[in-house]
Amino acid sequence: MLGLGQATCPFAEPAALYKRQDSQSLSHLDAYKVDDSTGYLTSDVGGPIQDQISLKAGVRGPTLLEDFMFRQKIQRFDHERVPERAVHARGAGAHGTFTSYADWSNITAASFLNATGKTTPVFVRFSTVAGSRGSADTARDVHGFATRFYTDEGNFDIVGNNIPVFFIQDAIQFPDLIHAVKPRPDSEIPQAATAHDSAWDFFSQQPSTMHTLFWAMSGHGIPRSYRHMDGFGVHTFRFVKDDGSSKFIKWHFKTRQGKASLVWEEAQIISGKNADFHRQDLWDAIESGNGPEWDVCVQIIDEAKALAFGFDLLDPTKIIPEEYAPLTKLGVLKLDRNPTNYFAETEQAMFQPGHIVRGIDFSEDPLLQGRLFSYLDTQLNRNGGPNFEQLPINMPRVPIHNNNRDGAGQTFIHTNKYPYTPNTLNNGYPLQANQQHGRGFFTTPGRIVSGSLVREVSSTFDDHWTQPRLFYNSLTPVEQQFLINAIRFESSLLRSEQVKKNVLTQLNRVSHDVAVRVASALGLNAPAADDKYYHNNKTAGVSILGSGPLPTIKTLRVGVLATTKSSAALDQVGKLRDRLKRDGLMVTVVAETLSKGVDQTYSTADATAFDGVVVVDAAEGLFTGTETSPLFPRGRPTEILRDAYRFGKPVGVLGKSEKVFESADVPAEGEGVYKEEAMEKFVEGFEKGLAIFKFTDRFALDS
Ligand code: HDE
Repeated sequence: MLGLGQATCPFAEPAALYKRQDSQSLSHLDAYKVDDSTGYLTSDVGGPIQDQISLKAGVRGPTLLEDFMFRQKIQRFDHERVPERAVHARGAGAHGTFTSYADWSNITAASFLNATGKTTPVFVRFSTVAGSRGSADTARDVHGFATRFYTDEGNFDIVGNNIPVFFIQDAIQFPDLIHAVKPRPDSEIPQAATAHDSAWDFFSQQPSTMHTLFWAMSGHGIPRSYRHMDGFGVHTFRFVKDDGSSKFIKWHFKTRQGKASLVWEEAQIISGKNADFHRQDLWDAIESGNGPEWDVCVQIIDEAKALAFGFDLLDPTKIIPEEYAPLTKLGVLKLDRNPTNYFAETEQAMFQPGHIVRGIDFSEDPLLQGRLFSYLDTQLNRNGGPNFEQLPINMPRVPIHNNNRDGAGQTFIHTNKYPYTPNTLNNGYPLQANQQHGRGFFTTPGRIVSGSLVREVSSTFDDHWTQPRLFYNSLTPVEQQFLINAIRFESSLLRSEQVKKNVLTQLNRVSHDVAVRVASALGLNAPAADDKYYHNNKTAGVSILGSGPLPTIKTLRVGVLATTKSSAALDQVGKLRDRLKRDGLMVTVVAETLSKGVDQTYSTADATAFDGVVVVDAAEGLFTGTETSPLFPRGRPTEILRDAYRFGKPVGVLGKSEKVFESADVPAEGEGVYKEEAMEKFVEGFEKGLAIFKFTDRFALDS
């Protein structure tokens, strides 16, 4: 039971809780955990009670106001929800660690980066932006990637996204962007989707959105999992050394699982079949001991080069191509522990870009500057008071000493009778910390800001079309096709002809090819090509399909389509399962009923749940139609195989059966189609296919 004031109170004895070097023991949340495995039920104030039957005037009479057990239970229930996040409401989080690869004090005074092998506990929350808390994980969207480092000099948050740029350049436009993207005010339709008039009206009137929009319409908008996406700090920040010298940096979190995304139809089906797809994936990967990892990297740039690359480093709609500034790997982020309680940890995690530590500083990016106000403000709204930093998930692992006092929900019992500075009566404590004393945070001394007051956008922020084109040029032809298909999908749902035309005008400034191909689907003509906008440059690191096979297939999901008709065949399936599991794959055996060794029935299984599908030849009759069953819809096994193939996944038959492929219209000789009688040989080929992940020759290109 929680007992502030007990010896285990985390802010009284923080060091003791951080002895071992894994996130399990680094958790300062343990002191707050409530163990209900023994004892009697009590009221909120500790008295043992029973709470199953209300107090009534006679067995058939009305409930009495006197019934404090009833009132407390119902009242606590009535107040269970706090307002969901205004954006990024749907998400999932996990605990882990960051381990520094080196002593980076040559570039920053940040203490969590000042020793080789130094480990810092972290909590990460992934999210989508537009959908409400109960929406589906695989909606097409930008994805949040918010990381809290519980450093030994206080909490540091990188509240980033999986897309390295943002829609707007000035925070004052954020409410406009979100009002345009969220569902219509009258009908509250559509949920978690930008496929509606107001979103594209805004996009086409505000061309700074083009770059992020292109990323979101590509595979980056529909990642295979949170684990298969990169993360970015988006804004330019500063690294500051102890001596006050500074450089600009950009944060990049590079997935060690490899980048992978779904195809749109898969994402749509998953939204219905398993709305918790990403949440489940993260949970299962961590439970299986294969938690995800990212290399935490920075691009480091001299501040004098702020305008040297043809765009402004303060403009959050621009990437710094890796060719201009390589990535320096600082350390590794690993997630290895699921939350104990979703509400207490994930829902109550209150990230803020303003949670910053010595050695790191902001830049003058006007979007970042606005966020520094917004996140604190929104937390006050969600919590109804200023003490939300005292919630366990938000508590730093270091003691807190200041003269902030009182407020709703205060949990500290301050003993200092002189809560002001300067004082003599408390011997001047708590002391002021700064660059020279107490390793305090300090603003970069060299930051020079001057200018007359203006409401203007810098002309260095004016170019909105060069970088979306750079992005588009850097994709493979299949990725370009997917992107065009996504824009076709969304823009064909628009009702307003004017908005459609405005969209084509903007697309045409990025690429005449894109405009023409989208226009063809809308039954409209694209504007004439305008060469002044176009170039043929490319950059590395932005393509997903072009980034080669996945570095690991661990935790990918394989569906084994089997039959309960033959026990010998089920034995073979068991061996296949064990073999695949040995390589870290998650195997689901599908058959007619849940007999021993079967995980799922054909009536619930779907191709979208698997990264690859194997049929065992004993199940042939279920595919060719010679055997049917009332236990699942007719043709279901074949449909699973056909869909897996259509969605670009590796598929195979273990044993002899050309007829299985035939039944599903799968060319037996195709790329990513495997058939072997010997298990070892089969597994070898099939696993290579899993690493390739998507066989792109199966997708139609515009001729
Ligand atoms: Fe956010 N954003 N944002 N945002 N954002 C919120 O804060 C906001 C922006 C991001 O898992 C809110 O705690 C403004 C960029 C993430 O808890 C809110 C602007 C980037 C999360 C808010 C931006 C982000 C949020 C809603 C324009 C990537 C979820 C609840 C200036 C670098 C964090 C909350 C979590 C959440 C405001 C733009 C990322 C309303 C005003 C750019 C990952 O305060």
